[in-house]
This record gives sequence, structure tokens and C-alpha cells, in this order.
Amino acid sequence: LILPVSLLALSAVLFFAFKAHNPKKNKRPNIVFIMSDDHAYQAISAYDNRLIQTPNIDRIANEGMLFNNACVTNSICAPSRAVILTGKHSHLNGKIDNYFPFDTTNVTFPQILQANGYQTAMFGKLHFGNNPKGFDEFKILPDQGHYYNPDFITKKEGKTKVAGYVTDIITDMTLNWLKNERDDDKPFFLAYLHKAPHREWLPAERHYKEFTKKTFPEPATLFDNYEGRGRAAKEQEMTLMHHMTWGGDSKIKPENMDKLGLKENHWTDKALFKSNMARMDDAQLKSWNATYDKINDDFVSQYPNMSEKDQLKWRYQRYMQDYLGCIASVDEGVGKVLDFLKANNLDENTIVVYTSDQGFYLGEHGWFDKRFVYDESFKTPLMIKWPKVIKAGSKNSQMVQNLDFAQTFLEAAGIKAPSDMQGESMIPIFKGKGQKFRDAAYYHYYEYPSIHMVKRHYAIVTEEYKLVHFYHDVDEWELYDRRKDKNEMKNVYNDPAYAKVREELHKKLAALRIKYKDSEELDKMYIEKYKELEKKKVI
Ligand code: SGN
Ligand code: CA
Repeated sequence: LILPVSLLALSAVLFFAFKAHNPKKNKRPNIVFIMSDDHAYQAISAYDNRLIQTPNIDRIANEGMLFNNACVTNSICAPSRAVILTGKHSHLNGKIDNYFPFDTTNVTFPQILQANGYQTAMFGKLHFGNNPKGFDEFKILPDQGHYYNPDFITKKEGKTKVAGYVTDIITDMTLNWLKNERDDDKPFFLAYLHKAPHREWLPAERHYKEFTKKTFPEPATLFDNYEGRGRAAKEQEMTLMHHMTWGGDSKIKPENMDKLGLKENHWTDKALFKSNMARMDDAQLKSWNATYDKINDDFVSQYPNMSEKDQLKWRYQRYMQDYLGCIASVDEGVGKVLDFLKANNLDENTIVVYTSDQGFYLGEHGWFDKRFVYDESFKTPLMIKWPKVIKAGSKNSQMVQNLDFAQTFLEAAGIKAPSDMQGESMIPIFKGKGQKFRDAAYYHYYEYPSIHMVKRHYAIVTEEYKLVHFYHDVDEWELYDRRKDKNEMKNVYNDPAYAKVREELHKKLAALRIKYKDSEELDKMYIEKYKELEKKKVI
């Protein structure tokens, strides 16, 4: 008996010794990729503390690196996610807008990580219309998902309705996986993907009470009249004044809209408000009404005496109260996940990323939504911590893009990236190497004609300038001097003082289009394909 027991003990010792000293296993980092939907950098206190405090999200910047010029290639939800997963621009991965299906024959980096021994999981919003490949486990929202008592599509049980508030549910699913389903013998890739703070901005009860009492500073360009820019900026449909909905967005009850004679800004307006309320249970609805009835009553009494300017100011405050209220729950969730990693000694060799699928207008230019290459939606928040490699509290101002995640993560995992990926690995930046990362970023937005009516455009963005071509039903060029005109209020394309800059940028843009394999033929092909979808009533 003694012999087998001691043999057993020896093999156990050997097993643990091997496990502890297996360099390959220990070296490969875990990756926690946290992404919110439509989270503007203006609403993260690590960037700007005028609107909200986000102490937990800020921890990632404090313990790692804050990127001041991170940007996207196509500022809209599902296309951004496709760029992230494939490491390829939209025109090559095929997911040019929210309508085109994601082509699942694309190779994504989670598939590669999984094939190389990573355990992979995804919780939250994907928005592809099909399930993610390369994941051992997933629970995703169908399409946009709902804030209250949302449905989820799960790998194991199919579609299920989950009681509660979406941000908290996604956080709980993530924590539960970390606690109970993680395989200690494997490194992991975990995608923790919030729906919040996407339109129509429904905060959790514990936050709307607090946030609806606050008043927020207005952006300098709230009353923009779009002079000095072209048709695209003038003809969009994303203004707080004319396109934000009274019901769905500002939470004015349909009966009050009728009472005040407020028009529906969009056919979904009242219906959206009603369907959001219909998802709440009695207790949720009761506390909702306890706060929002008062807002409604105040508005009904104020409205007859409000000027247009007063209305815009009111709509901005209403927008910020709900939008920022949603972010408060995201920040709490991030805190819980960071705490878990720390408490379980997963801190040191885990890469934690916080980003958004794009930036967002918080009243700048009088707008909400995104889509444009103008800064607030072109740039996106990004902070990354990895204590083993990245110096705490560092800042970086290079133009990294969402295109770069795939190659970055693969390099971190010691895997050679497929040669047709189009980004750059950020690992040299993590190590504090100073070389120029990217001279110019390429941008291309397609979803038009569609909601918000932002015209198709492609652009080159350098540290100093932005050259944009709006095409399809227009043929207009815009040039911005990013250093002198931070708010992008004046198109200097036809200013003779910029003639030389303009010519140089035209050349650089043409070269970038060739480098990334984009072309006029592809622009035309996607317009034709879009028309086919319109005919099929997909759009
Ligand atoms: C919905 C929103 C739009 C938003 C798109 C795309 N309207 O249609 O405001 O631009 O989603 O958003 S809503 O009234 O239905 O909320 S994205 O993040 O998925 O690209
Ligand atoms: Ca989005």
C-alpha cells in the first residue's frame, strides 16, 4: 500500500512542478476584451472629467496605457466588430454596414486563438445576425438587444429570456464564466461586450434616480449651423433638435406627446417607447414611473413657453442624463471584473482592453449618433493594461486603429498572424518603443441611404490633416486642418493656402487605397449590392 501511495504523491508533485515550470503555458497571456457600444471618450473621466466619473474604467488607464488617438476604420457597430475580429478593412471582410451579413468564411482571431489552445468565451452584444465562430462558450444578444429583461442566444440552450438589467446580466455572465467555467490549464480570451450606452439609453433604476437630477455642461458646438462645410454635414439626420425622438429617446410619454402636439420624429418613436416599457416587469415600471412621470409633468408645463433654443438645451440635458446613467452601470461592471482578476492572481499576465465600437457625438455639432469621420465618432476610447509588459500610467498618442487588435493579440499569444490581415501589432507600443506606428489612417463609411442619412465617404487622416471624399449622390471633398481647427468647423479644401497640402494628401490617399486594396470598382460594387438589399427590403 505504501508504494502506490508514495508513487501517487510523487506523480502529483511532478505534475504540479511541470505545470508551474512549463514556460509555454505560463507565458501566454490571458486577454479580457471589454467593449461598450457607442461609448464616447468624452464620457470617460480618464479622458475628460466634465461629464461623468468612471473610476473603474480609469483603473485600466492608471494601471496601463491610455491611447489619445485611437480611431476606427468605419464608425458603425457591426462593421467595427467585423474589422476587429478579422483584422481587415470593411471592403475586404465584406461587412460594410449593419445590413450586409457577416461572411462567416472570414477567419477571425478568436478562431486562431482557440485552435492554438486558448479557451474562448463571448458575452453580450455582437450584432452580426449569426453566431460567432471560434468560441467555446457564448451568450449574445439577438441584434441590438434590450435593456430590460433581454433575450439571449446561448450556445448551449438556444434563445432564453433573462430577468434583470442588461449591463448587470452581461457582467454576471462574465463573472460566472471566470469563476466556474474557466479551465486553469489554458490561457483564455474573454470578450465582455456591453450593449450600453446604445440608443435609446435606458439606465438601471439605481442610476436614473441620481442622473436625472444632474445638469451637464454643453459642448461648444451644440448650436452649430454647418456653415463652412459641405452637403453631408448639412443633410444628415442626427440632430438633437430635429431627429432625436420625443418618445423613444427623450422619454416623453405618448399621451403627453399628443397633449402637446409633438410630432413623431421617426415612425418608431411612440412604438419604441411603448415596446421598451412593455419589457419591464411591474416593479421596474413602477420605479421608472416614479422618476420619469415627474420629468414628463415638468416638461408638459414648461413646453408652451420654450423657445427653440430652450428645447435644444432641454433635449441635450435629457440625453446626457440617460446616456451617462447607462455608463454608470458599465463602470461598476468593469470594476467587478477587475476586482475578480486581482483577487484571483490573474492580474499580472492578463491583457485587459477597454474600448468602444466607435466614438459618439454628445451634442457636438448638435448631433447624437456616429458614422462621420469627424473626430468625435472617428476616434474611440482605448486603454490597455498588461502589468507584465505595459508601464502603469503611460500615455500614447499614435493613431492605433480597431484594425490592429487581431495582430496585437496574436503576437501577444506568440502566434504568427495570417499575412492578409491589414493592421499592425501594438506590442512595440506596449513596450514603450517610440517609432512611428502609422503615418495616416484610412477610413471608409458606407451605410447610405439609411437611418441618420450620413453620406458615403472615405478619408485619409494624418496627425495634421483630414482629407475626405463624400460620394454616391454627391462628389464633394473636404479638408480640415486638425491642429488649427480642432472642432472641424471649416473646410479649407478650396483655400489657396492649402493647395500644396491638398495635392500631397490626394497622392497619399490614392496610395493608401492601393495599399489596403480599396478602389472605385469596389465602391461601385457595394453600391450595386446595397441596391439589391434595398429591393429585398432588408434596408
Ligand atoms: C438603431 C438606432 C440608430 C443607430 C443604429 C445603429 N435607432 O437603428 O440611432 O444609429 O441603431 O447603431 S433606434 O431608435 O432603434 O435606437 S449601431 O450601434 O448598431 O451601429
Ligand atoms: Ca455602436
